[in-house]
Amino acid sequence: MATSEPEPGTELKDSSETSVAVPSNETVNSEQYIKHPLQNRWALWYFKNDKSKSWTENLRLIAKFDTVEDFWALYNHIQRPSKLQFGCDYCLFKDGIKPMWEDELNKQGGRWLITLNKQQRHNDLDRYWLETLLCLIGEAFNDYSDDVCGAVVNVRPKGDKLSIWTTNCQNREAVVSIGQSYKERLGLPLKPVIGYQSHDDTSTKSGSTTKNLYSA
Ligand code: MGP
Repeated sequence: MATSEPEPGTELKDSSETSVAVPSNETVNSEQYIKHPLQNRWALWYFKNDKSKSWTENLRLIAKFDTVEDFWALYNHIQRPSKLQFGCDYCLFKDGIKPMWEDELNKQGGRWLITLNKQQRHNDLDRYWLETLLCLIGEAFNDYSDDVCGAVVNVRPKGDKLSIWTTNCQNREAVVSIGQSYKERLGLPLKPVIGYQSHDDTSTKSGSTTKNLYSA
């Protein structure tokens, strides 16, 4: 049934002749237009392995965002990790922190590392990465979210890797709690355990493995 709508912002008379202000559409719907702010502003980086360039030159900033809506717009616009070429990475870091060991806020830090087997590229990689992103932007680590610097996904022929980087590997309580929550959020089984390694050890390693400072 058609009803005649008053113009936004006009006045209506009710039965007792009292004037009732009808708010404009702008006021009524303003909630729809205000984007939902995130606690932090985040930067998404992309790494493409071009052997003619240095590691740092291969790292590109894609975009920054600080609202839920802008996160989804960006996420929906870009390739899922499983569709990237071997050797590529995505990194999501707090604005102001570069996704590299050398950054002041990473220097003393380390990462929780999850290594996937080859089958997991099809079964788990994309949903684990999305869950990792949601953990970060949703500040899922409670009191310890301030310790989080960012997260990385590495797409590699030998098996893909996901990691959450934290700012100081000496902050045992924070690091361990973040690792436990991360595992829970991904729905990983208790075994195998995941390991946390300092960037210092990773960047100076001589063999193929780095010792775990903590496990969860
Ligand atoms: P990688 O991309 O983290 O892992 O590091 P990948 O390709 O699986 O190799 P693996 O050694 O773990 O088996 C590959 C190489 O990229 C490192 O050996 C460094 O040369 C370089 N690299 C990686 N990171 C994260 C950094 C960084 O933060 N700073 C600099 N300068 N180089 C880095």
